Amino acid sequence: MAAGASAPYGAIEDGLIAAKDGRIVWVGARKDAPAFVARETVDCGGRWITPGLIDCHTHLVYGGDRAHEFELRLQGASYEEIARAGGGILSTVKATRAASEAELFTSADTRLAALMEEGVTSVEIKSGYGLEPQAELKQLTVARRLGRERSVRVRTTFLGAHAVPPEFAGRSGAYIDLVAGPMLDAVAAQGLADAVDVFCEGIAFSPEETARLFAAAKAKGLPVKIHAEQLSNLGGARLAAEHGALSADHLEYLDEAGVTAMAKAGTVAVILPGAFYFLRETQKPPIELLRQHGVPIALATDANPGSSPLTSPLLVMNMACTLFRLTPEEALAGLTRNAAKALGMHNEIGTLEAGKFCDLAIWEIERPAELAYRIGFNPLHARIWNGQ
Ligand code: DI6
Ligand code: FE
Repeated sequence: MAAGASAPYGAIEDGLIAAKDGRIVWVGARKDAPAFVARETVDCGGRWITPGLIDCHTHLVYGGDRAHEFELRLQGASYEEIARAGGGILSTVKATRAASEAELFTSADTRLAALMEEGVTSVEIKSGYGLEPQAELKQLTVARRLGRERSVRVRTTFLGAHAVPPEFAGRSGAYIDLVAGPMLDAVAAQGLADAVDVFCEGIAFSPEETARLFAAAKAKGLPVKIHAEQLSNLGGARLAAEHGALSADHLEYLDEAGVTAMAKAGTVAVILPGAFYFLRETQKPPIELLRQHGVPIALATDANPGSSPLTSPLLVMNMACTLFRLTPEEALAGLTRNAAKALGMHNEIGTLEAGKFCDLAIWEIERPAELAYRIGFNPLHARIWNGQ
């Protein structure tokens, strides 16, 4: 399948992809192909080829796990209650601060491998479980190392404003000063982040604090993203759009003003069905409004220990269709074309077009809807990254 074509999924029958030095140089129907002198030809045996999947929102690097909180929740405690009692994100912060770089690398590597086994060729990884300068830098350093040592593109996002750390309890404004000041300075000086993110929510940071951080990010030339409207509507998505955000993520409580602002700014809506499912939320993101206003919809795992311990992009596609009524075609675009936009990488990845990286997933399927249709089944035949 390729971008721009008019068939469903942009599908090309009996297609041919030519690549050189890791980039696609030609895509189309084999009958239209110019004569190539190929060093190597791979016959995919009639299988489907899609762009490699892109997981544009993950928290893959962290210490410990939260299986015990899962048990507490099954005994009646809510996610917000656990967070307010010092559990939740803060229990992962403790474990992440205590972990060595090597330990963080090993546990994240296992989760990354699970994503790659289902065709992921690019992944975004956020910090946000350190919440102090050294520990945030440690998370980002590990994320960058994953990108150097594994055959996957890694984009890193500084999420120092994920939660208020215990040292700043009740003083979120003072903590934002640290995040937007010395912490961001260090992250930018070491070139460890491609974007800046914030959790704008009653249990985290206010719109005013968010705006302060965005201004600091802009001064560093870093694009911004937001976790917004997940548990309530604080108008975070609209605020982010007004700051030219690449994406606003979660969005269950998003209203039409937010949708309009996103459409105007070209901000991508990143929908995270794993967190919706795992927290047993009932408020669904306004998919129909997003469609009506032409806001691109991306999907991601949100892989994290607290609200979405999920490392299956294929299950994300299925959940987006069953829970939110996306079509399988929208779901695939959500993990390819629109995910690339959410990372600001739409000129490099996300569709099969000449000039982009040759990142492919080759599937043992009869039709592309199977990717979203099956549950717990992985039809990946092969994964090509950077032309290899
Ligand atoms: N929203 C979420 O769903 C995750 N972070 C966020 O801002 C939850 C992170 C956690 O519970 O550890
Ligand atoms: Fe998240």
